[in-house]
Amino acid sequence: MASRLSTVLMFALVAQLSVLPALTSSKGSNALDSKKYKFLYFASILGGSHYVVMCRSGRALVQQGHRVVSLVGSSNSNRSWQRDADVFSFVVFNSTYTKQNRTDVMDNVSKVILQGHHSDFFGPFLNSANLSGRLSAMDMWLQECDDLLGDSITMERLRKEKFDMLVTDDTAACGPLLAQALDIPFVHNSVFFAIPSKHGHWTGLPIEPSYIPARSTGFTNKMTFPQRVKNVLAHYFYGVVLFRLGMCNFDGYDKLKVKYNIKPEMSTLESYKQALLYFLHGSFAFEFARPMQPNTILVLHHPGVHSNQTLEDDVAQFLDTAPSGVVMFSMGSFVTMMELEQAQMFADAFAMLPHRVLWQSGADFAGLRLGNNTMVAKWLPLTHVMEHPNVRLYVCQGAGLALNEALWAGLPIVGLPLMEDQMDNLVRVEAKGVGLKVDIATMTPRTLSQSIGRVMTDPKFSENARRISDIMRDLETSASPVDTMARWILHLARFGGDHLRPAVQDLNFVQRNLLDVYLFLVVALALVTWINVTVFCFCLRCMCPKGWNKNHLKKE
Ligand SMILES: *[C@@H]1O[C@H](CO)[C@@H](O)[C@H](O)[C@H]1NC(C)=O
Ligand SMILES: *[C@@H]1O[C@H](CO)[C@@H](O)[C@H](O)[C@H]1NC(C)=O
Ligand SMILES: *[C@@H]1O[C@H](CO)[C@@H](O)[C@H](O)[C@H]1NC(C)=O
Ligand SMILES: *[C@@H]1O[C@H](CO)[C@@H](O)[C@H](O)[C@H]1NC(C)=O
Ligand SMILES: *[C@@H]1O[C@H](CO)[C@@H](O)[C@H](O)[C@H]1NC(C)=O
Ligand SMILES: *[C@@H]1O[C@H](CO)[C@@H](O)[C@H](O)[C@H]1NC(C)=O
Ligand SMILES: CC(=O)N[C@H]1CO[C@H](CO)[C@@H](O)[C@@H]1O
Repeated sequence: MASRLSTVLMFALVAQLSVLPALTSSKGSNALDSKKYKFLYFASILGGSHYVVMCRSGRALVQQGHRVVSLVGSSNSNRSWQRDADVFSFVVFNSTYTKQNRTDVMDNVSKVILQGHHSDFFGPFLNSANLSGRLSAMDMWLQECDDLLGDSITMERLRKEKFDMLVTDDTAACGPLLAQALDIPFVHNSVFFAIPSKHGHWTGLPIEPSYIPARSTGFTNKMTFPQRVKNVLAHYFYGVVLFRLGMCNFDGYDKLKVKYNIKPEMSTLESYKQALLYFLHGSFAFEFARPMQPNTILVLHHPGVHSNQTLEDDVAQFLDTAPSGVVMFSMGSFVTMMELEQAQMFADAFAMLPHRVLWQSGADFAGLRLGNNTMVAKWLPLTHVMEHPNVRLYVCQGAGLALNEALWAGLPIVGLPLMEDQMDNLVRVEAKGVGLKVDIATMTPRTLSQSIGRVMTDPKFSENARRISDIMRDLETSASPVDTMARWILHLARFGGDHLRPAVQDLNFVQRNLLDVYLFLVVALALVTWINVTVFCFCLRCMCPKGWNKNHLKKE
């Protein structure tokens, strides 16, 4: 009995740690288990890694006999989604943008963000100023949302399917609108860990500025008094002012709600908060410890489960025959191009190194002069390369997905933050001693090669990275992140999400921050003080004889 109890306790503990409900353990759930559900997957407006990581869980659901339909736009390259053609059904909506238009937009976004400064404190201001008009990714997402909601044939087809749930990416605000238009619940997937100025609002995560740094401040979880003052100011600045700008400017989406009569009385921000559950990406091996909500689930898309890729012969030989180690360089799938001048700066930095450099880039560099230690590859199975014993460092832009993959492989990092969460990720890289941050706007070939050289030669960095890797692996309680996601999605399909959704989601900014309560208390305190003082003065005047003050003063 005691051992039974301890087993149960252990199980409860494990379930707590993994935050995984025991879905199949209770009697009477067989009927629930055997029911098959229909899911709609939608992350194609963002595309790239956002689409790929989200769709992995769909594969697991299909294997269990459920139906998954993936909604893609005509501007998405076929290559990105047709690799799932064996498991998913697809619905393609007509976009205003052609495939070439989408490529142009991403090329131009790359050009702007590669100039740096977009991960600075005022970066989001610059972002919205520079990335506007026909070449703006945000405008493209909004237009494609308009295209989709206005495409009555596609919408009718989707309604007829009677989906049980929408699984969508949180970066563009189209998901909640689509769910409301189809009148189905939805789950949000994020490729980020909790960004205070975003997920704090969207998921109701508690953000205490005493130890949770606001984005792009450069602060860690341990702040001095002046830093805490700045952090509080930044917290309200981002929470109130900046939250309405950049990717959190929902005005266009609010207009779409009116245009297509999709619950126009509920704002897009309120619609976001209707998500049943949020998948955030990351692990506390690398994040600063902080509280989460019951409906925010950490999923680490670690490469352990999907490295079924083989290396090209020339790449394999380049890696195998590198006695002094290899530096891996990739700026991720969002950076689709780089000006030759900047590429040359990287090439010159790499040429100064005594190590080999493997550079992954989809861009064409006609006329680039490479050092004899450097190899450029159009495409690489990155996670596979990271596991190669001769690869000893990862140089990247610091996006969460790439960083976590590198840390899983135990690689130290040199990061050049470009936007969004990347600055904050690299603050943690430095705080945890697993690498260095380099400013892309001011770097020279010499400063970059010096930073790389330092991280390659000082064993402290790789020791720390190895330790993070070990903790990361040990924290993973399910065999695969894909299964974790699939199980949670099924849990919601069976039971809904009300039991997990914190009531903070129904409070507005003033209520949530108790500003009304504090205002009331201050006014009440002021009133009580005023009444006391008035009564005291009144009594004083009554008790003292008339003219006492004057006579008293005259005597003085
Ligand atoms: C891409 O997919 C669309 C829709 O299925 C199809 O019409 C088109 O011919 C495909 N293009 C290529 C290059 O395969
Ligand atoms: C998309 O556009 C093509 C060509 O304009 C048209 O034939 C097709 O019916 C459209 N599809 C939808 C779903 O509206
Ligand atoms: C797409 O590209 C075509 C051809 O370059 C151009 O005429 C059109 O304006 C572009 N559309 C958008 C939405 O950028
Ligand atoms: C970005 O905006 C800043 C200030 O508005 C401007 O100085 C800079 O030239 C812009 N960069 C690009 C690439 O448009
Ligand atoms: C791994 O790759 C092989 C060959 O490409 C393929 O046959 C197999 O199905 C793949 N396995 C998984 C789990 O994707
Ligand atoms: C590569 O270049 C360096 C200096 O640029 C030179 O010292 C070295 O001999 C070269 N190695 C080969 C194999 O050509
Ligand atoms: C403003 C800007 O950079 N525009 C560029 C967008 O991308 C296309 C194609 O790469 C270029 O031709 C434009 O000059």
